[in-house]
Parts: sequence; structure tokens; C-alpha cells
Amino acid sequence: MASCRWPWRRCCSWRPAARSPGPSSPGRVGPPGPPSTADASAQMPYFNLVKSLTSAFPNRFHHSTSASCCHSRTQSGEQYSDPFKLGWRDLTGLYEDIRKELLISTTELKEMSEYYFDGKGKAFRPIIVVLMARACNIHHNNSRDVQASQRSIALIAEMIHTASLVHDDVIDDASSRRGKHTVNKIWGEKKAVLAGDLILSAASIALARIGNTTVISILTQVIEDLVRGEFLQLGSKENETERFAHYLEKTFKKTASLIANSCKAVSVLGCPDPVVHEIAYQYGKNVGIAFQLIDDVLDFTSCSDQMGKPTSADLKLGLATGPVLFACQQFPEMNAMIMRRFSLPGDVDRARQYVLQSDGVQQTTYLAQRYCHEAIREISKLRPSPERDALIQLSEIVLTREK
Ligand code: GRG
Repeated sequence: MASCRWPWRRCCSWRPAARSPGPSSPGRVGPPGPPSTADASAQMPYFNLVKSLTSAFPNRFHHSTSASCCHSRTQSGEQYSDPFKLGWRDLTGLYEDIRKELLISTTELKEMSEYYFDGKGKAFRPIIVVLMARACNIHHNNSRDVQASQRSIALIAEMIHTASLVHDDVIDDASSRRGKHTVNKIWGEKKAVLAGDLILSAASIALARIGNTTVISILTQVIEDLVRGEFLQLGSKENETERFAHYLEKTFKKTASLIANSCKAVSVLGCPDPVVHEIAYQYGKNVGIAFQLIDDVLDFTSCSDQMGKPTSADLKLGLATGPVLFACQQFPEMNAMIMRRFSLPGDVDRARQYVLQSDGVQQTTYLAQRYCHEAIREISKLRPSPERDALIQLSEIVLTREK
């Protein structure tokens, strides 16, 4: 069951920034002492905002709604200790059903496109989708059922996600994902691209079968966003303020758009009220951005065994994610490395050291907390239900996850 595959981060695997004691002595390896935080952040209002979150949020995020207990009770009185168990009730047979969508005669293409539908992913997106579907249905007319079309959105979201992973691994020349070899390493890049295309086309067919043009345009927007997000990632910005805006836009397009728009799609199918559609979208957007920010943190704080893929991967790909951008506020000498995309020998290790000696990880986590807080504020506008409360709990899980 999916819930068992999601290790919660009971304690942080990283420690609060060990600040450098002072200016570097000659020959000292690693970053020198940070400039005054106030000086650095004064140049950028955005960083001031994030700094102020330090006092606004405790280390472990607690929301203030009545749903902050860790158990949800369904209509039948059955108690669920985590949102994954609650969501999974509607997802039994998820992967078998996805494989049925991938009706392919060629043995090799079939094997490749089914490769990641093996139950080893977290199924985070389908879980959110079915919980959101139920929360909206209950809000609208107290209906307890997930419609077949809403469940299809859960499958389609997982298929679009998986197609993008297959393509992403080709672009990044990645060797491992979810603790196994990538499709491109086993079958080669050309076939991997085609396998990703095939999963995407099967998702499109399933989407068309729902027959709702609003929902079709909502989910096709995701595909455009994924491509544009990946494209944004190929470029970089010189100006530091632009760099952060660029990073957040990329984060939305690459990760949050799929979650936001899938949530919106099930809300459209379950309820005619545009206010509810906006709540669903905003919840998904904010949770999605937080999810990616924590992903970027885990690239620095987790070990590769836990992640099922190499860590420091972003630096190796030349990417400056949240922890790096915040660290650069304390250590402006990182700018040059960011601009050359960590391409000189030793850059990756040096940048990693800077990040770990800075507040970068902590600041990125605070920023993720802020997005989760916003997600909770949005979803709390819906009528109370176990599923709404599970979505609130999911926001906390996003922040405390270990993989
Ligand atoms: C083919 C639709 C399509 C797009 C092509 C390559 C590309 C454009 C987009 C890449 C999008 C991408 C891979 C974003 C990363 C999102 C992310 C955080 C992935 C990890 O998600 P998890 O942790 O993975 O939920 P699991 O393995 O649990 O499913």
C-alpha cells in the first residue's frame, strides 16, 4: 500500500545551518564567514520576506485548524491514521488500470512503458486527486462517492507525471530512479523518448474519453507547462532577483501545475461552483510548489539510498535551486559558480559546502512551510470532511517527507 512506501521525516536529517565563525583565514577550505544577513537580504525584498518567516513558523509546521490531529474518521466511523490510507481506498488497482490504458502489442514498447507502473512511486498525485474529488463532492452536495471520471483524472495525472519522468531522465542522462535503472539506461535514449510519448498519448486518449472539454483544456495546459518549465530550467538569469522569480516560475511549471490542474479538473467534474475550482487549484498549486522546494532540499540533505537516485544531482546538472539561491545571499562568491553552472572541477563540492554552512536549507524549508500554510488556508474554506482534513495532513507530510 502506498502509505507504507512514504517514510515520514520524523526528525530532520539536516541540522540548522552551522554558521561560519568569521572571515576565512588564508588557505581555509570552504566558504568564509557570511556577510551580515541583514546586509545581504536588504538588497532583495523577497529574501526579507522569507527571513521574516523564521519567526513566523516553528521548525516543525503546525497548522491551526481543528484538523491538526493525525486521524480522520469516515462516515462509516472507520478511522484512518494517514491520508494515504484514506486516499488509497479509491485507488485499488491503480497500476493495473494504467497498464490497461497502455494497450500495446509490441512487447518491448509495452515493457518499457509499463516499467514505472510497478507500485514503487509514492502515488502522491493520484492520492491528492481522489482526496480532492471527495472533498469537493462532499462540499457540493454531501456526496460520498468518487465519480469514475474523477478517478480517471488520478490515473491520467500519474501517467502524465510518469511520461515526464521518462523524458526528464533522457534530458538529464540519469542512470537511476526509484532505486532502479532508468528507461534510457536500459533501452537507450531514442526508445525512452518514444516510451514517454506513448504514455502521454495513452493519457490523452483517457482524457478525451472523459469527454469534458473544460477538463481537457485544463489538463493539456499541464503538458505545455511541463515543457515550458523544463525549457526554463535550461536557461539561467544573471540578475539575482530575476533568478529567484525564474526559479519559482520553473518550479510551478515543472511540478505544481500538474497537481494544481488535476485538483481543478476533479473539482470541475464534481461541483459547478467556480469558487470551489479556484480553491482546488490554489491548494494544488501551493502544495505542489512546497513539494518541489522540499525535493530541492532533499537533494542536499538526503542520501542516495533513500532517494533511489543520486543526490547533489541538481548541482551536477548545473542547477541553482532554492538552497543555493539562499546560500548565495550569505556567500556572494557563489555567484560566479552559479553563472558557470558549477562547471569547473570542484565547483559542485564547493557549492555543496557553502549551502550546508549557510541557512539555505532552512530558508527553503521555511518557504515551503509558507506555501503549505497557504494551501491549508485555501482548503479550509471547504466544508469539513475526513478528506479535507487528509489534504491538510498531506501538506504537513510534504514538509516532513524523507524521499
Ligand atoms: C512528456 C509531459 C512531458 C513533458 C516533457 C521532461 C519534461 C517535459 C518535464 C519534466 C518534469 C519533471 C520530471 C518534473 C519533476 C517533478 C518531480 C518533483 C518529480 C518527482 O516526483 P515524486 O517524488 O516521484 O512524486 P515518484 O517517484 O514518487 O513518482
